[in-house]
Amino acid sequence: DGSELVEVGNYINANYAAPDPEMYGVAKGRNIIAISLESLQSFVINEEMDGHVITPFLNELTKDPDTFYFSDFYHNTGLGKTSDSEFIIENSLYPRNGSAVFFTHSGNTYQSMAAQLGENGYFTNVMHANNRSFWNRDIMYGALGIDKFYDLESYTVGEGEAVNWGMKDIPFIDQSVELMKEMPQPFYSRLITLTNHHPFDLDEEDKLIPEYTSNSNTLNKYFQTVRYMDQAIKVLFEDLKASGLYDNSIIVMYGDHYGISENHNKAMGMYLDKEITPYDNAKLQRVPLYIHIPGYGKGKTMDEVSGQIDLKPTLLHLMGLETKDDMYLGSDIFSPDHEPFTIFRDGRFVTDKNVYAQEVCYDSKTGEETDMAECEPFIERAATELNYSDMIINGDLLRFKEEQEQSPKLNSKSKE
Ligand code: GP9
Ligand code: MN
Repeated sequence: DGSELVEVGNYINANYAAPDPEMYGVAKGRNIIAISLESLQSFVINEEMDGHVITPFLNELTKDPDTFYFSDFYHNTGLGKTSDSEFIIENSLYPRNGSAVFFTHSGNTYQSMAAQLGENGYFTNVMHANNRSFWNRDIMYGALGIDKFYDLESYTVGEGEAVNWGMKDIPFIDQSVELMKEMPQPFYSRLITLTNHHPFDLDEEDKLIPEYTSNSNTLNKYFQTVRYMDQAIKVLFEDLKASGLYDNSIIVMYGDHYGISENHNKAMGMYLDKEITPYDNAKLQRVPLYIHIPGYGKGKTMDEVSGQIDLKPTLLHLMGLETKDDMYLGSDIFSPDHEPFTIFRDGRFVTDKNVYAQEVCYDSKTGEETDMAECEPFIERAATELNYSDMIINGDLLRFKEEQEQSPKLNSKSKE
């Protein structure tokens, strides 16, 4: 039955963060171009490696008046990596622990961002130059209500245009913008980049900065592929401007998950010039988030603690779409009621005051161990929230929600 839905629904209603009226609808009716930045972590942004700027374009964008840059934004992914980030962004739910939800629950009912945009006249699609069944995307995208998947077959991979896992990001971006020109508007396109993926291989001509020098080949090459990705994003902006699509779009870019695992702590410690503690490992789960609204002019860097889980309500509100009656666990980052609190899939979490990792409570600013009492209320909250997310997914609870919507008398919220 739907009794679990009532319990989870009560929690969700109690945590609803109403949109900031100043931000609500500022991008209404525009195309949404969302870019999944493969393996991009925030530690490279506005930094150098041996005197080389790593992300020149993305650095400039952090200072751009049309851009909100989120400097304390975290991924919430688990083993499902890119597919988990997709799941989180579409649903504002946590992925599953120990398995990829794209494989295990592709038959569920969801209330995805794509489906909601679709109901509001958007043509919704994902663009990714890989085989369509990778991560079970072809099946899951159906459940998520995505109208079209531009997979590898939509692209022409010319000589020298593939490296590492497949098509290089720059030709992928070029061809994606060509495809966008033909789409009915408004559209919601989610582009998934690929070049900055382990093992971070590049052709010589795409190496724009040298390698780092440490005991980790992975970290050494990472800086180069990140630099290449930065170039690809620059090309994206140029292409969008040249196509005429730019002014009537909003561009959202986020890192999907970490690229450098804890196995490389020694090399990372050398780069950051410190010994990497569980506190640092948690902080290294920061991924960049950019919300770029051409012509907006009032953008800034936001240091609010937030995560991928918050993206769906944040974007829907920017588009002027209500989320009050939806079931989701994040909250609009621009809302005055947004809590500076984000939960990792493995139970770690970050607040504005603390980082909780390996059962130790740290001061979020200094990284010093601090009184467990500071973390305690959030330990409970984190467990509850992850559990509610699991209940929604494992019990396929949103199918009851859909039944309620079809017979509104059963909807308790309509009695409020
Ligand atoms: C594959 C790409 C990379 O299509 O999304 O997947 P990842 O290994 O990062 O999950
Ligand atoms: Mn990925």
